[in-house]
Parts: sequence; C-alpha cells; structure tokens
Amino acid sequence: MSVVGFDVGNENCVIAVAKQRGIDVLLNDESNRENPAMVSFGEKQRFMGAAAAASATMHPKSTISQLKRLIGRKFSDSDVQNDLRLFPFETSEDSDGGILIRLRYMGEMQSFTPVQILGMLLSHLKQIAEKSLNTPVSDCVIGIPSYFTNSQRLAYLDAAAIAGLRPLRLMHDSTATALGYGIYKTDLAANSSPTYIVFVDIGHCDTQVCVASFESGSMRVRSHAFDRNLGGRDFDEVLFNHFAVEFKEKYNIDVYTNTKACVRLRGSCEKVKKVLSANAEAQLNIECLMDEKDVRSFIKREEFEQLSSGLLERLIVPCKKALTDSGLNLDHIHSVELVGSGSRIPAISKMLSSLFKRELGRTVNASECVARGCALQCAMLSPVFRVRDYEVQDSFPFSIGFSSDKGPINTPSNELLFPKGQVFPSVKVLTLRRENTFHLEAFYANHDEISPDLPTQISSFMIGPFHISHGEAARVKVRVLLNLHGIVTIDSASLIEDHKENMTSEEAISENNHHSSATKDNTLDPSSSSTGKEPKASKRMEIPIVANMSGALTKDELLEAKQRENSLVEQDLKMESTKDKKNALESFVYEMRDKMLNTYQNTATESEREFIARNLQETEDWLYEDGDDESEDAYIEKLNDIKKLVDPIENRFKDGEERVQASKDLLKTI
Ligand code: ATP
Ligand code: K
Ligand code: MG
Repeated sequence: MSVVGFDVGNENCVIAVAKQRGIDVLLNDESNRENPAMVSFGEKQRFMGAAAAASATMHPKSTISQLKRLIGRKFSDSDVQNDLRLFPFETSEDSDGGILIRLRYMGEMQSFTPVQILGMLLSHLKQIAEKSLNTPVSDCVIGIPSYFTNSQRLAYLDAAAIAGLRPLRLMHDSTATALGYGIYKTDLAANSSPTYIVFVDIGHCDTQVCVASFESGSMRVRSHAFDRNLGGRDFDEVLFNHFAVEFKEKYNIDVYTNTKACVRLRGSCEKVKKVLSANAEAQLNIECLMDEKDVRSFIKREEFEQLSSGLLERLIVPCKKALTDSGLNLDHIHSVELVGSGSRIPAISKMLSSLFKRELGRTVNASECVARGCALQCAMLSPVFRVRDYEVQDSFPFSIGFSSDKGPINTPSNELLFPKGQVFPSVKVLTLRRENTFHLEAFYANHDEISPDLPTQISSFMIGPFHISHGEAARVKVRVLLNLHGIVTIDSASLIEDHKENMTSEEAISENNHHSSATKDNTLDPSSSSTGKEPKASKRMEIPIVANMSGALTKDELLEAKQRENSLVEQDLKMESTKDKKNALESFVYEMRDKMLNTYQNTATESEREFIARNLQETEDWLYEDGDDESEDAYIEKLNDIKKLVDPIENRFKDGEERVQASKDLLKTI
C-alpha cells in the first residue's frame, strides 16, 4: 500500500510519495513535477493535466481550470460570479443552487458539476501515481486551503470518492508546509521556548498565511489568515487589462468580446509576468490575436510594479492578521518562509521583507512543500508506515456554534462549542434533557470570519426517535466532533436513564478537547467521551442520528457520479486504443512502402510491387480523408486487408532467408 500526498492547486498539482528513505515528488509522462490543474473535453475524449493544457487553445470553451474556485459553492455567490466572468466555459445554476459547467462533448451539450470535474482531475493524479509506483493508490492526504467551508470540504471528499481515493485527512495547505518544515528540524532543544515561524503561501488565486510554533517533537499552528481572492492570477489580470486597453487604442480590437482572444492574451500576460520576475522588461507578441491582427507590445518591470501596487498593499492584510491572531509580535518570530509560485514576483518578497523587517527564509521548497507535507502526514496516519513520533496540532480558523430547538448551546463558560482557533480534531459532549426527537444545527458563529457572501448554516442533525420509560431523569448525550478534515459531525447520541434524580443543571457540556496528535488516527478513544460520571444504575441506549450535511452527495448521487465517471473513462480508453490502431495502420503503410523498395525488391515481382504500392497509397489517402476519424474496427480491418496482400511476399522472403542460412550452416559444418 502506498502513501501519497496531493497538492491540488488552482493552477498546478503536485504528487508526493513517502518512501522509506524520504519523500519523493513524482514525475508525469512529460517528466514534469507539476501537473496543470486542467480537464479538457475534446470532441470524443477527455484530456487531463498536461494533455488538457495542450488542448486548451483548441477547445477553450470546454477546458476547465481553477476548479477549486467553484467547488462546494453556490452559483449566486458573488465570488463565484466574479470568477465566472473570467472563465471561458459556460455555466448555469443547478436546481439546488449549485454550479453546472456546460460544454459540448460527444456532439451534444452536457452538464457537469465541479465535484465531478474535480473527481476527474484527482483520478488523473491517482493514475500518475499508480503508474509511477506500479501499485494501486487509495490512501492519501489532500491539501486544502484553511478557509474552506464545511461544504467545500465535503465536496472534496465526494470528488475523492469518485476518483477511488480515500483521504485519511484533508489537510490545511500551510499546516502541511509547516509539518514538512518541522519534522526535519532536529536542532530544537527539548526545554527551550518554542520557535515561531510565519508561512506565507501565494498561489494562483489565493494567499494563505499561518503562524506555527515548533518544539522538539511537536508543532502547533497558532493562527491561519488568508485572502481568498488574491494570488498570481490577479497580477496577470492587471497586465491583461493594461494591454486590453492599449490594444483597443492601437489596433482597434476589443479582446473582451472574444473568448479565444481573452484566453490567449491572459496566457501571454502570465508569461510576461514570469519574464518580469527575472528581467527588467518583457516583450509581448501574439500573432493573429483577433480580426486577423498581430499585436505586439512591451512593458518594464517598474511599470508592472506600479500597476500592481494595490495588490501588494492587500498582501499586508492577512500577514498582519495572522500575527495578531497568534498573539505574538514581530520580535517573537524566528523567520518568515515564503512559498507558492505566485510569490516569485520580486516586488512581493521586497514588500514582505520590509513588512516583517527581515530577510525571508528559503528553507522550504516553494512549489512542492504542500504535497511533501501531505505525504508525510499520510505516512504518519497510515498503519503501514513507521514515522518517528511527531505531534501536529492544527487550529480551526472559524468559530462554530450549535443550537437546538431550545436555542443556542454554549459551554459553561458561555463560549461557543468550537471557538475560532480551536485545536482539532476535537470532541465535545453535550448533555441535553429531551423527551423526544429533536434537532441540532451547526453554524458559523461569526459571519465576518467566513465571508459575508457565504451562508452561515453548516449542517443539521435529527436525533431520534427514542422512547423514555420514566421521564425526569432521562438525559441525551451527544458527541459532537470537529473531525480531522475540519468537518462537523455528530458521532453518536445515547439516551441515559437514571434510577434516581441526579441532574441538577438543565443542559451541560463536557469539554473534551481531544488534542489528538496527527500520529494517531481520528477514531477517538470512546472512554474519553464519558467525563461526566455515570451513576452506577443508569441505562444507556444508542439513538439514531440523521445528518443533513449540506453540500455532500447522497449515496445514490455518489453511485451515479461514479458510474458516469466509469463510462467516461471507458470512452477515453476506447479513443486511446482507436488512436493506437490508427497509428499502427499508418506506420505499417510507411514501413511496407520502404520494404517494398528495399528489402523485398528481389522477392516481389514488378506487378506485385505495383499492386501493393497502389494499395498502400489508397490506404494512406483514406487515412487522411474518410478514414481520419473512423472506428477502431475499421482500422483493424484495413490493416488486416493489406497484410493479406503482403503476407505471401513476406513468407517467400523468409523462406529465402532460411535457405540462405541453411546453406551457410552447411558450409560451416563442412
Ligand atoms: P492555489 O494555491 O491558488 O490553489 P497553485 O497552488 O496552483 O494555486 P502555485 O503553483 O503555487 O499555485 O502558483 C501558481 C502561480 O505562480 C501562477 O499565478 C503563476 O503565474 C505564478 N508563477 C509561477 N512562476 C512564476 C514566476 N517565475 N514569476 C511570477 N509568478 C510566477
Ligand atoms: K501547487
Ligand atoms: Mg497552492
């Protein structure tokens, strides 16, 4: 069984695997360590990763990228609406308010949910891993942004299930990075004070900042902060708008009105941005951008930096917030590690090093750290691997509250069930007095922490039905869990009936923070739930729970999604093998033509040679015309047909060879 970590980015995906001697990043077929996070639908077949990127300009309207932006979100979210304006593909609102991606495939318009497309991408990454490791891959850890909501996390698990993966943990990107940083740090003395590090990750679409503390044998996340909508692509967009205005003036073309031109100009702007990271100026040349016009321009780094000054300012916000939320100040910080390829813009490190008043550390591999940390975590969670004991404590970035039909439920100190910064996984046990079925609801308690745009509702749970035999002393104990993925669930509910009165308070919570280290799995010690001492003579009975997890697929929906994925895979395989058959026919034509002129020149008669040459020519013409897009069987049949013509000549040639060999052997024995 292999132990794999996936970093699924908005632009790049990285796959890392734990081996006995350390962590390796896997190469794809093109020998690259990064895989484009893209899925593209051709006419009759899908392309993934690098192949999808190659197909993107041909099929701009059916190539999906930046999937994470859409996952687990509602069509009407204003962030989503802003993104959709930039995306070349068509979308619509699903009947449940979700997003449908609409594209032409197999000759008709088809709809896919973001979860289905992410399933395709994950399945592609799984395949790369399986091919490289030569074993099936299922257990894994997948990186997610710390700001993901409950429904986004659930959507990830569904997509993983479609791909046949079993995530042992969805792990916050920065926590993975911090783990990879900490586990190799052996210079931390056991009794000295913790070392505090700030990690800043600037990706394609977002920025995540995290403060973590490291001690010998353990690490703990002190705070997560982020800007969901600030990443490398915003710098591309600054250039895009700049050149779009310029070209309107200079060439009288409005790229905004042309999907293909937008896709191409955006692509070129990203290249210009990268050139400017290493050079003081960059050229932009695009042939035939639109209206058959070639465009050219050039920009200096200075001008780019001016254009992006607003974005640079915005980067300060999550950095300051992470520091404030950690309760630390700059003097406590040992170093600042900058990761994510979006951070390669020189102005960014300049700005951050002046903000943090120090040179930035470069200990961490900026593009692979998330995947590497995930693979490490997977090794720690996997039963098949032994990793040195190392404790990982993550902190949850949102406050989560619970309420029942009787109003909000708070801890004895009047706190929320899971306040912001809660170390998780964590269990809280609620003790409630109820006579029959009741509901519990989980919600985000602070709208500002998530996004004013997102619903505060998380999930609801029906506890019941149950029957109590003698009223007053019946209590219901509910185990509420913020699990290893950062998803809120109810683990169990049980009815406890005492023979004598023993409850004084109406409702109670036993705080039962399970500061479980990540080296253990998320099944919690059952004895830890019963901190409230049960009277000897009490009776305990399990109560059924029905969860309404908003954002998750039902069993039937998941099954259907898996079936659809299977038939799409079948179609892809069919097209791949059709392509192979077509190539085989084509190579046979070329090879035979050559043999007829050389090898078989003396074996075949002139009329045979002419006849076969004509046939080869006809087959070649057919391949370019009617036979360009034929069925697998058609290619097989054509190949068999010419083989039949050539066979007699080949046999004659072989016989001749054998005779020559036999006479040679004979000569040798003499
Ligand atoms: P996210 O974290 O948002 O999901 P991701 O993990 O795919 O996305 P990264 O691979 O970390 O993102 O970074 C991609 C971004 O880095 C892109 O915007 C890309 O243009 C940018 N980038 C890559 N190389 C350079 C460079 N040399 N100079 C500037 N930007 C670069
Ligand atoms: K990445
Ligand atoms: Mg990233």
